[in-house]
Amino acid sequence: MITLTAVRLNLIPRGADKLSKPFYVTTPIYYVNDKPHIGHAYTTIAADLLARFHRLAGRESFFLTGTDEHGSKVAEAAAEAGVSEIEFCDKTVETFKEAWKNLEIDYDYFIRTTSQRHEKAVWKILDAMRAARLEDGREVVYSDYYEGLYCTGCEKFLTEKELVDGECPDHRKVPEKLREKNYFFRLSAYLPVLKQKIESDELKILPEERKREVLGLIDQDLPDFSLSRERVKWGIPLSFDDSQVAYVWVDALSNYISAIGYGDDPAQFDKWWTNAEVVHLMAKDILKFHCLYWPAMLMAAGLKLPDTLFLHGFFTVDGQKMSKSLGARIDPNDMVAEFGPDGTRYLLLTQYPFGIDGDIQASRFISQYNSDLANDLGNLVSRVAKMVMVNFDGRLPQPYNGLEGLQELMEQAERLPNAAHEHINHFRIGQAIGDAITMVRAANKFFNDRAPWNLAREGRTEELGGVLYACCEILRIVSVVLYPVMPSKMRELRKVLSLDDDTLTLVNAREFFNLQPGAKISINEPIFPRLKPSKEQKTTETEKKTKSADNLLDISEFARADMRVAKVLTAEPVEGADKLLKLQVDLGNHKRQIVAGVARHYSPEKITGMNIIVVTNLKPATIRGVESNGMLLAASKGSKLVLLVPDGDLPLGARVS
Ligand code: ME8
Repeated sequence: MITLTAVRLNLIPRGADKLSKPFYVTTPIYYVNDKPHIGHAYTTIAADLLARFHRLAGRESFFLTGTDEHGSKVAEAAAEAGVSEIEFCDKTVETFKEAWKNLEIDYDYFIRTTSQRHEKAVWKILDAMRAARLEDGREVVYSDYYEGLYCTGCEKFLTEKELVDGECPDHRKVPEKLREKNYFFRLSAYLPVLKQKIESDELKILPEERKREVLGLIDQDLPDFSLSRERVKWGIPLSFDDSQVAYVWVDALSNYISAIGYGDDPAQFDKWWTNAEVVHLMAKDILKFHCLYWPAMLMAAGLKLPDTLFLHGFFTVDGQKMSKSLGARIDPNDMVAEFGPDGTRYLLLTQYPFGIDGDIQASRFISQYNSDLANDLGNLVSRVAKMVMVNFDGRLPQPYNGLEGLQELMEQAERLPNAAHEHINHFRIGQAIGDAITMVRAANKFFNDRAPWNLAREGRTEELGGVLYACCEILRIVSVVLYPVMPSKMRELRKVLSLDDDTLTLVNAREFFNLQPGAKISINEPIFPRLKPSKEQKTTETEKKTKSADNLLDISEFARADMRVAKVLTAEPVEGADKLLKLQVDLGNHKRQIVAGVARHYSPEKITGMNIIVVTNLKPATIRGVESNGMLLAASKGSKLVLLVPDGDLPLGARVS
């Protein structure tokens, strides 16, 4: 008995006390002067998934998102559009709401920083910080002058170190030198205690790499920061000095508490802040503000700190940064048009593990959708449901225990919900999804191995029924685990199994043999119709958009160029053309003639004998009456030109890629 209790105690997962608290998850509030792209969508889908998953597990959850509507950038954008700031915000907020609706994002509250509710909370936290005193009696908030290099694009002062060629690296603009009166927050006084809280994980920063980054920042002795701005007009005026507006980050960060009643609803605030597990999601671009400024502000105001700050991966698209002014971007609405809300949610969440940066290539989406969703999951649903319809009149047959491989499959299925829950508690979103897809693949393998079509032909009805029952059970369990990822499609799947939302709980998913034999099983359309593979439909809509913006090649286009190592055997000038040389080159298995415009940079003597790189699959051309079969690779700038050469010995004809 004693041993059992001890074992049981050991089984209680670390942090279990947290799990019994309500769960509060937030996304950053997005700038209204941008349109939603897949980076914003990623955070928002992830937050939606976490809230839904915790709800499945029976936990009360609150999911907040919203928009950041103040600051000079918004004012500039409104002026450009010829409307007032608030008109501009009212309009662009809708693009976010619309995108979230299209993605079936089920937030509990949408906070706008231009709302009165928010303004009230900002005044309250500023007052609380102003009233705060350090142990030595100094004020936390003080007035001083600030001079610095301000990038209106970033809405922040930049340090010299952050500039590239004197410009903001993100906006490619020279920042302005500004000096103004500000109220300052004595961040320096909070750094030692923050360091201790972060090191001890009392304030958890995940992943580990980001925690180290924050600790590294603390060691650099960050300066105090301004709480207010004089120059910015579009903001929340300070209640104690109307020459100033609240600094946009102080304004923005406060959304996390204004939305749950800090300024106007103490009971709600206690429930979702003081007594909840609080998780902020974001990417590393806003690490300093969230991991240092925000907790310091909260400490000064006498408020609890968030429990976890999770900084998920930062994406590039086809190798380029996504931003309003530069680079490629993928519009989540385009993805929804192509893959549906569920397909889009699935694809975005599975590109990279949750905390890892990566490059997104739209060209990969179709094949992944087809492989994971159409082939593995969709196909399992269709083939199982159809066999029940054909062989059992659309009624779920009885389970049958003696099937080879069934025991292992059942054990895997019974482990899945708890394992997924554990992954989600640790933000391992990709693993939770990956486990469910692995389960689907195992069920497909079981189905194939048991060859139910043979069982049907041979009249082995009990065994046939057992295979189909087991697969339906697995689909039921998967429909729960993947529901937070693909809510509509998993509801569709549950409809095939005649299940309603009453049994859509993690507890329910934990037991095998839950489906009642005799239940109606029916399917009309595949739940994930196969999409045309990219080979046939060479560019997808999503790809086209990314490309037209920047004229990007995809890898397959680039790979069509056949480039080879070649040796120049002879070279001679082309009559009447002082730029051209006629070359005979050896490509290992054959020789050919190329006319190249390199005569001003390479003499015939110099180029003869060189190993060079030749594009071999160009259409032949006639240049100044001389036939040319290929092109040399060279790099040039201004009047300089150099040939690209292989760095090391390679056989002639070696492929360059
Ligand atoms: O920073 N990859 O708003 P924002 C992954 N208003 N996630 C990305 C991303 C990318 N390339 N780009 C953006 C702001 N995101 C402030 C926040 S909060 C108090 C104020 C996501 O519109 C990611 O969550 O620039 C990132 O942190 C956020 O959008 C930045 O959104």
